[in-house]
Amino acid sequence: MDIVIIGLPQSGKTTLFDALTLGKSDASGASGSATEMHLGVVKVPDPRLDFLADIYHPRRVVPAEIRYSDLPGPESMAKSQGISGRYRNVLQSAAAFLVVVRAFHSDAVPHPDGAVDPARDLEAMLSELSFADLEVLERASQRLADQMNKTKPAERPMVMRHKDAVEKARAALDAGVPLRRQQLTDSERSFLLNYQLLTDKAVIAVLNTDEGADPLRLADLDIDADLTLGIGEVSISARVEAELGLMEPEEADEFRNDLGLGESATAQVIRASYETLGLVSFLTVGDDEVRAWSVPRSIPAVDAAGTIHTDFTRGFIRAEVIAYDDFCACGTMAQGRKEGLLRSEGKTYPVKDGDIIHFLINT
Ligand SMILES: Nc1nc2c(ncn2[C@@H]2O[C@H](COP(=O)(O)OP(=O)(O)OP(=O)(O)O)[C@@H](O)[C@H]2O)c(=O)[nH]1
Ligand SMILES: [Mg+2]
Repeated sequence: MDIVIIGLPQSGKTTLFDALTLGKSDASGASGSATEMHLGVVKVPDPRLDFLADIYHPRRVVPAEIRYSDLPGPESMAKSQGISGRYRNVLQSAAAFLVVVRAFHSDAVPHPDGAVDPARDLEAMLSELSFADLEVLERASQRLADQMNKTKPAERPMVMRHKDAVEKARAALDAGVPLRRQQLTDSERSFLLNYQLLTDKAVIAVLNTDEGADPLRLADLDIDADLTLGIGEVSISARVEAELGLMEPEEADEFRNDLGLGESATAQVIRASYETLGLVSFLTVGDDEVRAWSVPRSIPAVDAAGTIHTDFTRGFIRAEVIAYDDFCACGTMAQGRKEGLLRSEGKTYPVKDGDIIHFLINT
């Protein structure tokens, strides 16, 4: 899963990236350079994997992964430049955006707009995303209108439907509704998928507060409630978290306790990301591998199989499923089967968080 960190210049993006990736990842080229993109891979901590590994002693344990990208400030979102530039493809490939919003005060770091104002900055960032999409949709609409004139009559209805979908989305976006909240038919959605629109992505606001400050909530901000509908949120001090990220885990935990801090930034951001994206993890076990897979909540079993291997979709026979907690209570699959907790499920079974699944595939 790709998550891209965006935010106004000097809001703390790279500091957050460091907090999320240092010491816990194969982060390639942790920060340092202000002009390059940083990419870091973080393994999603999951104690269930550790428990299962103790039972199966697999050759490898594979947690789910999140890839974080940190875009250089001037390129990421500076108002004058818009976001159509060099990193557009990175933005388009994201599953979600972490929008870093400055709420910290520092004489050493002047705010580009003068005063610190998280509501204003968040609104500016959300508008940037909308503007970028509006531009794309306007151009698409124009192009489709031209195409209509050149198209054979038989193919016109298709182009027309495409154009209608684009215009409907554009009008709704113009009225302030991001793609992810628009009521669209499946066919309209499939036309719009081509454009990889930025307001279709999940957004998690990271409110970057002063160290020691009380957590800040979106609800505390003077911002139109409609604008933040469906947006995830995390309140942290990126700087403190980045410093803790450099320590040994035990030492960091001690500091955390002393400072009265809760979960680490990594844990909070991962939780908010899964919640906002509506993701759950199912697990696969065996002598070879114990592994976690992130999928949308309630995805049909056949599609969950497809995330392991595309061939699994075609060859799907059935899924043997036991809930993680049931497995822990039973101790073995055989006991789970005896107690009727290991069930056989069909293609449409909605996958739940913590399901341990064995897919039977016709190869
Ligand atoms: N006091 C304080 N300073 C912070 C915090 N987070 C970041 N800073 C400082 O703010 C400055 C900018 O932080 P960066 O993380 O580089 O911000 P950025 O958004 O990556 O900046 P650009 O990439 O240039 O847009 C640095 O001097 C940081 O030390 C924070 O939580 N508290
Ligand atoms: Mg930066």
